[in-house]
Amino acid sequence: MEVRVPDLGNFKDVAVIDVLVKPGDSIAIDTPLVTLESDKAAMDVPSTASGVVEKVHASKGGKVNTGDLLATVKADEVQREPVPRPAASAQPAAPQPAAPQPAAPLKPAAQPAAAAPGGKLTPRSLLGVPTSYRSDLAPIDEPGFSRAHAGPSVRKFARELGVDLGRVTGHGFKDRITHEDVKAFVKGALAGGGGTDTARPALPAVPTVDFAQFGPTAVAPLSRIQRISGPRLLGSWVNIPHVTQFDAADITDLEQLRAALKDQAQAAGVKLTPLAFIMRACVKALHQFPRFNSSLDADGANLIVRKYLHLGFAADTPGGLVVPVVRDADRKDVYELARHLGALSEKARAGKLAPADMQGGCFTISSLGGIGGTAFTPIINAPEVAILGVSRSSMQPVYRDGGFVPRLMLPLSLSYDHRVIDGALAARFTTYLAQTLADARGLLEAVP
Ligand code: CAO
Repeated sequence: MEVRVPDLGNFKDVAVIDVLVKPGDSIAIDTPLVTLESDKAAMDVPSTASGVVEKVHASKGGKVNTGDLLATVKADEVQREPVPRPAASAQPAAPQPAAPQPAAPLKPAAQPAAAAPGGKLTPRSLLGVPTSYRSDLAPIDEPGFSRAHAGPSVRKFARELGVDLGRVTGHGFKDRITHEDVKAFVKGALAGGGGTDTARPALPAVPTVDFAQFGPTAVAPLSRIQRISGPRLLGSWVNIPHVTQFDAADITDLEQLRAALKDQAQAAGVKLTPLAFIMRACVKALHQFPRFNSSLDADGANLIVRKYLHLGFAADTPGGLVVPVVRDADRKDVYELARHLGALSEKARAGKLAPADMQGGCFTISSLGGIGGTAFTPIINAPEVAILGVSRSSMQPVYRDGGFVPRLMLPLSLSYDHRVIDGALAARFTTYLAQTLADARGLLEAVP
């Protein structure tokens, strides 16, 4: 089956600016084959056959006229005779369809989403946003724009919106940039806010699937806490370059000491769990490495280094994950830390935490040790710059003094913001932390 250039009206020697298929491609009816551009109009030429492309007769940069052979297709079926349509209805001088009209009208190369009453596309009509959004977009880089894989109507659309196509990821046929991609890019830039440097492509959307087509389903709403924390977790995950440093601390002596002190502490109303000791060790490590107790300022050009130390800890509650904060953790000994931990955990599980109980954290500990697991990669509680994950301790054979000895090892997973903390510093931090945890008596010292 031969697919030919449709009637181009008065247009002669029209430039082929893109060839969109190659031999061996499976195509459907209306799959764009080439993009043509005259000085007045532009259009994608859709296939009139479905099947497999055997040969492409047009070449990028070449010229074509009505009736020229574009492609030979091993066709499944033959459809209607083609009639060209301009790429965008906003182009007044586009070539007009030749009479008679085809039974099924051809689609423009890509259909704009909306048009203002006068037919002129506007950013507001397309995106439902004020035109001032342009300040959120970086200026167009012309070479990048011209190299972008996009048809003329999309190019025109991007120009109208001030979008640099070189920065847009295409999700169309063969990764071509579509109108939807351009719109998503603008929305992403708006969501990012800030100046031109912050403009970035929107994340590709996760596909929406109708699961019911595969089997029975039920809808279970997220908890209120999950609905609040979800966007915050996502914000941290996509905005912060996370790296996780793993290590293990020998807590054999620490656990022996804790076991010896536990009952006495319990009698005084304090549950002396491993987390209280881990908190005390973190306080020491944060004093040693103050960069971990900092946050980037709004411009990302300076660090705000805190002179106070409030420690957050993740608590698993029936309503979802919350992060209560132990205030002035550096002024509390291990018993005081344990007391506050216990009280805040109870409050969290009862759903009685006040907003102030969860504010002002400098560094967070997420302990899954009571549950299980060997390691994980916690998400930083932004705008903090690091979080310590703790997994379940277990007896391990440790090579020491020429032989293996059984030691109780505690897995540590430190996720950190790589913009603020270098890998070497993170490794020093976990090494120091492991040494501090191994020195059980040191953790019991009174706090000045
Ligand atoms: N290894 C082995 N056992 C551990 C341990 C570890 N690392 N950490 C705690 N345990 C033990 C404790 O010793 C305790 O045992 P005993 O009762 O025999 O002494 C048991 O596990 C339960 O401890 P706990 O949970 O009551 O107390 P905690 O201070 O260790 O933890 C809290 C408190 C609030 C952190 C915890 O209950 C919790 O909610 N953890 C989940 C945190 C979470 O969900 N993190 C994920 C966030 S990211 O999605």
